[in-house]
Amino acid sequence: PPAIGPERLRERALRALTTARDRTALLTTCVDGPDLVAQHSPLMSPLVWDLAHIGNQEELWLLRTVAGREAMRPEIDGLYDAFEHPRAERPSLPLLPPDEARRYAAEVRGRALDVLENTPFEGRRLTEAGFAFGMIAQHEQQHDETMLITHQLRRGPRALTAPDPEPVAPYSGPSEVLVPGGPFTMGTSTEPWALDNERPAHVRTVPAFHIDTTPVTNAAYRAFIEDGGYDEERWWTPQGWAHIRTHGLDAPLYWRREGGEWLRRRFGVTEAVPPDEPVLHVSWYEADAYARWAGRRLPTEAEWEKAARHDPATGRSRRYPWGDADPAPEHANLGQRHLRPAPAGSYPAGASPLGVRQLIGDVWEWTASDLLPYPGFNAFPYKEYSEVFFGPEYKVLRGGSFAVDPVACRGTFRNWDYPVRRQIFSGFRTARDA
Ligand code: AVJ
Ligand code: FE
Repeated sequence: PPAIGPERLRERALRALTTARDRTALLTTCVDGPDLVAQHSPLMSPLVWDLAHIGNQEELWLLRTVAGREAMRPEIDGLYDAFEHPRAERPSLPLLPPDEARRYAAEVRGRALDVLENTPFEGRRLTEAGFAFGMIAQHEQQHDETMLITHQLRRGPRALTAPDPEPVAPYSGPSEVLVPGGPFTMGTSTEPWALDNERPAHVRTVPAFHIDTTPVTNAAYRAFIEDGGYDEERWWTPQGWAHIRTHGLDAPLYWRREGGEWLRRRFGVTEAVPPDEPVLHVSWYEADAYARWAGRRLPTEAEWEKAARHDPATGRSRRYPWGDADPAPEHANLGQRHLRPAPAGSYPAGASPLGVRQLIGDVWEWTASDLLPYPGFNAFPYKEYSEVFFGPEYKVLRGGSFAVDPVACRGTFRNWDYPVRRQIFSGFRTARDA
């Protein structure tokens, strides 16, 4: 990746690391000790695991790899290696208790800031260090989103609060946009903090297609439910049908019908399902079935990125739908400013050149595509970030949710998960051939 200068690096890295640690502190102090060590779902780690894992990865990449320091506590590395212990077995490990985990992460951070402040990075070392600091800030933010998912799964009274997004008039513009056919540039070779799977930039030719202007709303999804969508095999892939039948699924996660009304539990509070909000907590199977019911389909990953980045006027791919400027609050619902997606049609200032809205922020959007490497992919700095996940088992999600920090969100950013997963902040939009 290309370099940024030492001063900008120090400034950007310090800001990104500090923002991440403030959020980590909030997520690990808003509940008390027993809630930090408990496992709230077998799908997730105890919060105290994420906390020490954040510190351990930072030690590994910033202290040992960048600065060449000795391991601080080599005996704990195995405990916090995500590949050594699956999430379900993490609560039974001899994990550092909350106070020790906090102290360890803080000690690593103190030393990492010393490295950042006092190492005269130059040339190749600057490039590598710059990337490592960016990667670690993103890594912490990714685990902050993971911890927010754990908070949503947790039973019990509300622990987190945030203001709701600004109300907006119901969206009344066109429901879909035509994206012209032809080549566009997908991925990036120039974004300094882009991760390995977003690289390199390469040309893709995508035939013309239509894509929804906004994510699919709760009201639209509810029409699918009430039309018997979960009872009709024809809308589902065979695997999706088997999955919903085996597990008795008939609505998004956290939804519950009471009388004629749909309620949902959201961070310790039960509320009526808001009709204009993008639907949240659906699996790929549910998104795919909805799309078929609607006479449409999920966009491919290339279609999604073309809708988000291609500027038909110049032929260039932008960093974000609104242009090359870093995300600001008027562009997108990011960074856990709110604890929910904003109503469909929000953030007109964040629209793409063709007028597609909310591609960045609000909800992760399932795409039709499996997670595969781009042509010319090179794994770095470690194969376990993305290479080991390539293949047909994982579906790609794009765009980021309200729980994603701007540092970990770009027009090129790729997320992935199993098609059954829905504890993540996942929604979708649909497309069709032109
Ligand atoms: C890219 C979100 C799928 O959380 O499993 C965190 C990110 N990788 N630590 C995940 C990640 C290593 C990863 N996702
Ligand atoms: Fe991790």
